[in-house]
Amino acid sequence: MGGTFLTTTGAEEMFGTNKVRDGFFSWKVVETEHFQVHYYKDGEELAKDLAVVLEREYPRISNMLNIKQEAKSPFFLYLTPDDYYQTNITLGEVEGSGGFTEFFKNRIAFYPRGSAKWLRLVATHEYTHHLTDQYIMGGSLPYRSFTIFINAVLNPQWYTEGLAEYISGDFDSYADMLVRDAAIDDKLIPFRQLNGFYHLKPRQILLAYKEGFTIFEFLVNKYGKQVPAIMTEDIQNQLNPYQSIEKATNNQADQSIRYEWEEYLKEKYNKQIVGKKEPWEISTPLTKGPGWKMHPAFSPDGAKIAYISDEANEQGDFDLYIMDADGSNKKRLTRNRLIRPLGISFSPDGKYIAFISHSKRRDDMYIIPSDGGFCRRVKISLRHNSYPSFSPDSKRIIFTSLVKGYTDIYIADIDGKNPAQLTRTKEHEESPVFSPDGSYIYFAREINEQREIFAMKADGSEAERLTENSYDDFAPSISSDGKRLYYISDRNGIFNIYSMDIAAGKITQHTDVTGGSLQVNISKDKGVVFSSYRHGKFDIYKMQ
Ligand SMILES: [Ca+2]
Ligand SMILES: [Ca+2]
Repeated sequence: MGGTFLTTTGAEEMFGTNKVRDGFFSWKVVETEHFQVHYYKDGEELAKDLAVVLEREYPRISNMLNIKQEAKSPFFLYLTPDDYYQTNITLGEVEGSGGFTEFFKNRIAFYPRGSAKWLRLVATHEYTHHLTDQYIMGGSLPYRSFTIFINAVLNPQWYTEGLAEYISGDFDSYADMLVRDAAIDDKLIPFRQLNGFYHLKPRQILLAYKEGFTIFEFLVNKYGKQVPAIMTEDIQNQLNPYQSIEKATNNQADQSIRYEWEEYLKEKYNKQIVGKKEPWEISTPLTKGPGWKMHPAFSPDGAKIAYISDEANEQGDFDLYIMDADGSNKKRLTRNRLIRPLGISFSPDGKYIAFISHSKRRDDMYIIPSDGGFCRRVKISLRHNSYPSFSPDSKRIIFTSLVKGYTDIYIADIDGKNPAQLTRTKEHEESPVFSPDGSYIYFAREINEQREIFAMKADGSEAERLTENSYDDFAPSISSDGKRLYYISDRNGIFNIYSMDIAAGKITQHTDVTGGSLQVNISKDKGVVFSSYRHGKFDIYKMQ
């Protein structure tokens, strides 16, 4: 979870004016035994869902930390990023963050992204901060003394963020991929550099959070489940976390855990990758150099590949590029468009590419001629859109949109006219694609915090589940004859490319990589392109 730096930002503001204004919204509240979830217009359903999740998680978290909550914890649930960004709950800088716990007011505020998994993880991550802050503060608001304040702010970030990640259980195959790649390359951020994350490059910050998770995982696995609770109780009294570790492990561990933890990760991941291949051993690399290259999409004739890259800044500000299918003749199609890494689509007539651009607190769909030129916005009233994909006749576009806290699949003409909603579920949906004959739509839906591939009729009826397992299955891409569906799955613990014979249901594994393969796209007869993570970056590869 990004943005929990705001724990500190909120605290600093105590020394300035700390006016609380929240006049934008008319807040109501759902109350349960331990929580108050504040919401505004259209947010009641999600607020109730969140309250259920929080009460379900409360005994586990309270038990792990050995902290009983005294007063009801206040959550403020925004419905959209733009509502959240104009929040007056805090005067801190919230732009670009996913949620924050304001230290002195001790309120928790965030917005949903449609995914129930994300909602639970961000809520429990922030709630962990809330609970431990409350503890450090002696259980009452506002702060007791300057010393306590300094302690709370100066706690190392591997501790505060690692604990929140560990308690929420926020470590999926993506996190595993980041840490594994760094561990097998001997490029982990060393323990000493995890005291504060501010000095890290943008691309290292998520890795730092996830390494923080593994520090607690290591401590708990080796020394017992009492470690988080005892450390949290002890760390409030001192500035030396190693002494808290000694106490929590009954003097079994000391400063040397810095090296033991690193060795533990290296051993674990070097064992995991035995027999696996590097992406360049099984396919042809098409990109190199700085930046992440993602979401490759073949032109219909297979001659070109469009993709997004942030090579110009290496900070996640993507632009659209196109190259020949052998990786030559790279051309940049947009400049500073702030393209979201949420899918692109080549129109079946070859003329256009669709993408999502972030501006004015909206995620809008844009269409650009595939040889470059003027970008045209798809004019619809929906503000938070993802995963655009053309219909077979290139006249319509399917996509997902976040509305009232939930995502669903929508369709509209490419000029934005005739919009229609195709799914109405609380579950998160993503990456819809048409079958080549236009009769079906394939997509991924989140169920029990993992994704499954579904098919439905083009009008949204008769949704049918094509995968059924406890692993993450997503990013469908369909062959031009409509018979074979390529997708990504972490069924062996690592994101790899699989395909399914739709009629027979038979599944074939196509890659078995050390890092992780994401975002696969299949051409008519020019093979498969995908984006794969290794050496700290995504590059694009092609496979026959
Ligand atoms: Ca839905
Ligand atoms: Ca699954």
